Amino acid sequence: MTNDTQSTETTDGFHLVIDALKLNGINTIYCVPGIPITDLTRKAQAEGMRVISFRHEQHAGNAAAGAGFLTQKPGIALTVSAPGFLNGLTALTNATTNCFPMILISGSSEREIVDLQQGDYEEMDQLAIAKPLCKAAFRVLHAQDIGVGIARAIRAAVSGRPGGVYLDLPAKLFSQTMDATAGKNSLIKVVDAAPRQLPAPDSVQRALDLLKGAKRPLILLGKGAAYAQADADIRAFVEKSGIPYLPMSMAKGLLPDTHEQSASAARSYVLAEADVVVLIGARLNWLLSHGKGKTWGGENAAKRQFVQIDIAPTEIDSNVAIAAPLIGDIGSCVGALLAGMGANWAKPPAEWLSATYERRDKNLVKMAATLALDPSPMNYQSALNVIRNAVKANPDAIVVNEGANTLDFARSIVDMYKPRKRLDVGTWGIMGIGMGFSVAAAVETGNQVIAIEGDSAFGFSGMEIETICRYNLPVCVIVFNNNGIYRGIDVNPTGGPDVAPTVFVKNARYDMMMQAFGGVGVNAATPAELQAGLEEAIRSGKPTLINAVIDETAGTESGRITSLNPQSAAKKK
Ligand code: ADP
Ligand code: TPW
Ligand code: MG
Repeated sequence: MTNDTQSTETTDGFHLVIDALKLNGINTIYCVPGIPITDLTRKAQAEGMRVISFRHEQHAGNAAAGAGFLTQKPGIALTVSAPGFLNGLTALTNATTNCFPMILISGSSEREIVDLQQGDYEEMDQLAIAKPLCKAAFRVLHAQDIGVGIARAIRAAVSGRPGGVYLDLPAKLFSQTMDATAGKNSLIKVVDAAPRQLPAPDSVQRALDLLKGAKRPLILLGKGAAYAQADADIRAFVEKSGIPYLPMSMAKGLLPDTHEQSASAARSYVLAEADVVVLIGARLNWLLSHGKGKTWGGENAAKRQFVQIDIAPTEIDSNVAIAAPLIGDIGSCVGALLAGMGANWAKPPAEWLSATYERRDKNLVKMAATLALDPSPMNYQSALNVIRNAVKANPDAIVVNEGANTLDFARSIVDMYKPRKRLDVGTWGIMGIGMGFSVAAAVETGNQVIAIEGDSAFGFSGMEIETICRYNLPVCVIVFNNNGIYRGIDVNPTGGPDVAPTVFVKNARYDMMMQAFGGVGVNAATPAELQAGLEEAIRSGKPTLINAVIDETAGTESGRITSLNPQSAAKKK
């Protein structure tokens, strides 16, 4: 070729989308094929991309979100128009709520027909619907703009506070052709997609001054801290400061849960008593009782001061006054604090540390006693004790966790030892992330995945065990089968033939579902059977589902968030 801006070859919308993603280091697509994106999935696979095809778009979307959290690159979910798009939207919005970067790409109907409401196949104004439900939304009408569209989507997903981005690609775009060289030149390789954001020196000093005067300081690590991949600096900051810390559920493992400064087992005490709290990538939302009220010590709350590290300036003062905001990326902010602490940083007063750790140790002894019991049928504790030991022996395993009691008990019983090894229901407490997150964790890391699932929670994405078997992923799903939502013992007060709304088919055998797809199914009625099944799953790496039979009377209504139930709130009044 003599002229480098013209060639005799042409390219098309399909290939430009694929090339733009690959140029930006994105090599995996989570999808459900269909009009108008079937050929996009085929061609992406032909061009060497990993194309993971799901049974429902919500789970493809959750996989993309999970991939985003684990890798800091936007996970890609690809769907068909209208219904497929809507099925993916829950995941997109959930990702945005949790600050995970992902891009939902949906094929759509032709603008002319949509805008005149002429009734196209799966007609819907998807861009307008997506806009209020994600961080940013774009549509590309012309092949030569695909490069810009993908670049903008990537930047919007990962820069600043990460989130979900919608990219609308009308059917006609894919078959548009253009000169191959011009097409190549139209693509953008995004430079520094999530630039570091350095905190202002005076805000660093303000935070250090506040910390220096603290008598009962506490560090709270959130999933933003896990996402930031500043693991070494965060650990150094915690250890150098000598301050007790609490991890939010997805920040577990940033430091091993067995760390001597962990205050997890003294949570109520430290939240109520701390005088200065350093929030690192954690919001004072409902999961932290909005930073006020009884959890935070009632009267004490008025005297408490916060340092908050976050990349989003508008997060500050969202619930209570923040005395020392530190705006920037967590790596830069924690690094600046570390540098400012100097060599002779004084550890917190000994009384605070001993009061905290004595309470913690006492609670841990109590928990150990409960874990050692071996009731029949199994309860949450005796089953989770098996998983606790397995994770201890396999600290690289990724735990996925959803349910109510199954979630709450697992969060406190199963210790995590390494960063980003726990994915769960997140900010919304949403059911349905289980199999999507499991697939993403296995695909993105190759590590063993252990999905700890309430029987109800599992049902939301259960069909994806076929996906897990199809791609032969090292996922062991453990269904905590207590015959229902919270418990299996509710009765229909009318005595009519319908069972109560929270009750499922008794003694269901979820393990047999796995066998239907060629996976390994295990029915476990005792801790020993659960242990044997789990150890074999980890040893073989085979797709496995263990039906763990749990005492149907063991759970409590809503797990630990009973207080949010209108009926129990009314009872309290
Ligand atoms: P948790 O549920 O664990 O308490 P949240 O999801 O409420 O955590 O909070 C995460 C916070 O972390 C968000 O406010 C988000 O803006 C922030 N965040 C995410 N990534 C970064 C980063 N790289 N640097 C700074 N803050 C971040
Ligand atoms: C998308 C409401 C919260 S927890 C839960 C539901 C339905 C299931 C609890 O039962 P499970 O656990 O999983 O069997 P266990 O151990 O207590 O028996 N729809 C969505 N999200 C939520 N959170 C709900 C409904 C809910
Ligand atoms: Mg249940």
